[in-house]
Amino acid sequence: MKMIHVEKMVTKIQAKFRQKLAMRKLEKDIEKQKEKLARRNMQNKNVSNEEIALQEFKQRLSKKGLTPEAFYRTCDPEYKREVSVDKFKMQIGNFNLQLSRGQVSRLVLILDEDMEGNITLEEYYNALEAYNCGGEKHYPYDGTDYYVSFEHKAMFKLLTILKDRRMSYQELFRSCDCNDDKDVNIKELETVLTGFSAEFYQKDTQAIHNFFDIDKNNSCTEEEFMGQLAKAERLLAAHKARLASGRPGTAG
Ligand SMILES: [Ca+2]
Ligand SMILES: [Ca+2]
Ligand SMILES: [Ca+2]
Repeated sequence: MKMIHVEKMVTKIQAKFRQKLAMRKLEKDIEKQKEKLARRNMQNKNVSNEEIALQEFKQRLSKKGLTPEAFYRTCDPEYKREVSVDKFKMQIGNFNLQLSRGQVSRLVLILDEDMEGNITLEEYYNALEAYNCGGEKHYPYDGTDYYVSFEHKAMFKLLTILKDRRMSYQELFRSCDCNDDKDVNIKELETVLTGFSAEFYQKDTQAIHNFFDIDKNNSCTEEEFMGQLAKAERLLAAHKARLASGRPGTAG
């Protein structure tokens, strides 16, 4: 009689245990489906693969209570402002971020822009800013008091090239707008900018496009284009004046 009672108890416990396991599996599946859905939503919204990869990285880190910037600090405790790709990958493993090998390779491709095998702080911040994946305010790391955002740096680069080539803003807009729909999308911009100079990486194009696209509809009208180029010109003038004042101790 007693034996039967014990057996029943054991069966009950086993059933409960299986239930728990099944629940946990279900929860994991749901989590995976959610991630898949988020990825698909981003793809539908014309979000680039680079942005998706960085967003995923940021999400995994936030689950561990880290911003992307804090993660870099853990890779670079001595503040050398440079982390080898191997160290970066190792740290992703140490934090158990659960990123696939493909995801990690994509991240490295984006972050180590010049493919020299290390990720400088500048490369890292530039990528975070270009794809809107930063988690902290960025401060100057080159000894100056004034931080020029990556978006502004990319615009300054564009203005300088246009000036060198004596190309007007209208000409630039027309050469970008291949399909003549009076709108410039990121692909159109990329084709022209990468044709200009090897200095234009994908990140620059992304940042420039973000700067132009005020209403964030993933496309730039001629009005946005001209207005923002004029704004960039004012910013560049202020930047040059700051540099010329030659007082590194004064904040901008
Ligand atoms: Ca590099
Ligand atoms: Ca177009
Ligand atoms: Ca727009």
